[in-house]
Amino acid sequence: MIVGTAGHIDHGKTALVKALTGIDADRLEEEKRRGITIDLGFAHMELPAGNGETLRLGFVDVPGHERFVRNMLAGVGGIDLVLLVIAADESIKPQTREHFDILQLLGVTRGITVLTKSDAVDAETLDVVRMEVEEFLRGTFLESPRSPIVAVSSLTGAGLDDLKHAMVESAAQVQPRDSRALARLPIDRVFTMKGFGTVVTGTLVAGTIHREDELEVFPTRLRVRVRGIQVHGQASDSAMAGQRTALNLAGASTEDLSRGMTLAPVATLVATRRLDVSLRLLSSAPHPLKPRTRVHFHSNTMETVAEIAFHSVKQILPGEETFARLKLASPALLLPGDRFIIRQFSPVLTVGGGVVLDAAPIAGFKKVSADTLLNLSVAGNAEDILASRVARRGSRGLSLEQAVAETGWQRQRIVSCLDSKLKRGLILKFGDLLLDSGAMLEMSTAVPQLLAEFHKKNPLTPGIGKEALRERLKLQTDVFGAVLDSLVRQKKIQVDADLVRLPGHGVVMKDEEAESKKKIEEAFFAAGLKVPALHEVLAGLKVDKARAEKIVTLLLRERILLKISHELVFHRSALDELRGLIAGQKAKATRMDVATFKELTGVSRKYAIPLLEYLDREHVTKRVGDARQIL
Ligand SMILES: Nc1nc2c(ncn2[C@@H]2O[C@H](COP(=O)(O)OP(=O)(O)OP(=O)(O)O)[C@@H](O)[C@H]2O)c(=O)[nH]1
Ligand SMILES: [Mg+2]
Repeated sequence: MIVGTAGHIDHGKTALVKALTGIDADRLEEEKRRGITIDLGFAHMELPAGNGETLRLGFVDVPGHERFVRNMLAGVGGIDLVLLVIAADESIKPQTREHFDILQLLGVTRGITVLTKSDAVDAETLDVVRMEVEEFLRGTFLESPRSPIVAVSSLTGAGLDDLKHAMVESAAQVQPRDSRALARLPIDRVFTMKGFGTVVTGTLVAGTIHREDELEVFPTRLRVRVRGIQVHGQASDSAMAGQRTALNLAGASTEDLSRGMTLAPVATLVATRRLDVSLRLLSSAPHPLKPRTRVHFHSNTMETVAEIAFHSVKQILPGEETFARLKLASPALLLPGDRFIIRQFSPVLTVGGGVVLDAAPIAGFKKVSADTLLNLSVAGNAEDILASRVARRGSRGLSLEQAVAETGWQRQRIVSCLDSKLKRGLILKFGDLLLDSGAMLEMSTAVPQLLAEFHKKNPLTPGIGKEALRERLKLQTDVFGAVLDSLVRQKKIQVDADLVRLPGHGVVMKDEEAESKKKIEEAFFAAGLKVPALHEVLAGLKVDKARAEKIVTLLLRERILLKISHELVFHRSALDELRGLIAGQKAKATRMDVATFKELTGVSRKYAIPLLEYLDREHVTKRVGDARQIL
C-alpha cells in the first residue's frame, strides 16, 4: 500500500513519516538547511497485518509550501491512502484546503486525518480543532467515523500506535490495482547510483514489470532494458501494480529521462495531445472557465499546458462539472480512468480536475456526446467498452493494436472479452481488424445505392471498377472484400472480373449512341491494319466527345477494338488476320526484319514498330537484335 502525506507547510508531515518509519524523507541538503520539504520524499515500513501477514507500506512525503504544489502533484498520483496532516496548534490552513481539493479531484478514496503536534496544545484546544476538522470533512471521503481522525505527537510518540492500527485497518479496504493491464510506470525520480548506473523510481500504476523486460520511454520512444528492480527498497525479480518501484535501466542516461515521462512495454501504447475528459471546476475557483482558456495540466507525474474546449456548454461555473476536450502542449501517455488536475496561470492556483474518458479522440470529430464518452470509458463492463470503441470507428473498424493502445489492456484480454460478441456476430473480425456489425449493415445498403447512382450517371459504362469503389467507400481491403462477397451472395450486386454493378444493369444506349458505336466499329473494321486516327473517327459522329470516348472505352472493354499503343487502336479482326499472315510467313522463314514485315502487311514504319512490339508482347514474335524470330 502506498501512503501519501498531505497538508499545510510545517504541519509535521515529514516528522510524522520519520516517527513512523525512522526514515528522514527530506533528502536534499537545501531541505535540511531550510527545515522545509521542497521535493517528494520516500520512506517505507512493515507492519504486522493482524492475519499473520506482513503489510508493506511505501510512503510518499509531499511538500506543503504553496510554491511546491506542483511537486506535491507529482507524488499523489499513485497513492492508495492519504494521511491528511493538520497541526493541532494551527488547524486548517490554505494548503490544507488545496491539498484536500486535489485529493478529491484525484479520486483518492481512503484516508486518515492526523492531528499532529498534539503535545503542543491543551486538551480543550485539541477538542476544538477536532470539531473544526470534522466540520470541514463532513460529506467527503474523509468524513469520520468512516475515516478516523487520530491525534499524534511525533515528538513524544503519543497516538502513533493508534495511527498504525488505523493504517492496517484501511489497508484491508484498499482496492488492488490492475496488475494484468499493460505496465505503466510514471517516473518521479531519476538518478545515478554508483556501480549501477541509471535508476528511475515511481509508483507502478498498472501491470507488472520483470527483470530483463524491454520498455519504451514516453513520449520520447527511447527503448530501455530493465537490469534490476527494487520494490520498497528490496531487490526483486518483478514489480507489481501499486508498488513503489525502482528500476535500474540499460540504454538510457540520466539526461534521457526526467520526471513526467512514463515507462511502458514497447510498441503498445501511444502518447497523445488530445483528451476527452470529464472536468470539474472547484467551487472555490475564482472565475467561470471559458473555452480556449490555457491552464497548467498535471497527471500522474507529468505536467504540461492544456487548452480547454467544451463539447456542449459555453462555459462552466465554479462547482460545475462537464465534458471537455483538452489540447496538450506536449504529448503525454494517458489512458481512460487517469485523473488530472488543472491550475490557473496567475496567480497559480488549483481550480479543478477530473478524469480522462478517451485519450484517442477521432480526428475531425470535434463534438462528442456525453453518452458516447461515457460508453468509451467508465459506463458498462470491459466488453461493452470495447464494443463502443469498435462501433465509433464505423466502417473503418478498430485494429487489435489500436484497441490495446486505446485501453491499455493486454491483447489477450481484449480477444477474450470480445469472444461472445464475435460468436453472436455483433462484432466481426477480419484478420486483426474489428468491425461493428451495424457498420457492415450500413455498407451493405450503401454499396447498392452508390451503384444505382453510378449507373444513372454513367449509362455508357457497364459498372464501377472495384478499386474505385473501395476508395469511394474508404474501406480496408479485407472489409471491402467481405462486403462484396456478402452482397453477391444476396444477389444484390454482380462482380465480373474488375467491375461491380447492379444485377441486370449494363450499358444503356440511346439510338444515336448505338449508331455511333456501329460507325466506329465499321470504320476500324474497314481500315484493317491501316487504321484511321481515332480523333478523326470521333469527329464525324453525332454524339459529343465525352460520350464518344465512353463508346470507345466500351468497344475496348468488349474487346471489339484493341489498343496496342497510346495512339493506335485496331479492330480485333485486323489483328487476327495479322496473326494468320505471320503464321503463313513462318513456313517460309522463322526470322523476319522490319522491312519484310512492312512488305508483308503493307503498313508504314509508323505502324510497323508498334505492331511488332504488340506481337512481341503477345509472344507471337520475339525480338532478336533488329529482327524478329517468329515463335
Ligand atoms: N512539538 C511538536 N513539533 C513537531 C511535531 N511534528 C513536527 N514538529 C515540528 O514542526 C516543524 C515542521 O515539521 P515538518 O515535519 O518539517 O513539517 P512538514 O509538514 O513536513 O513541512 P513541509 O514539508 O515543509 O510542508 C519541525 O520543526 C518539527 O520539529 C510534533 O508532533 N510536535
Ligand atoms: Mg515536510
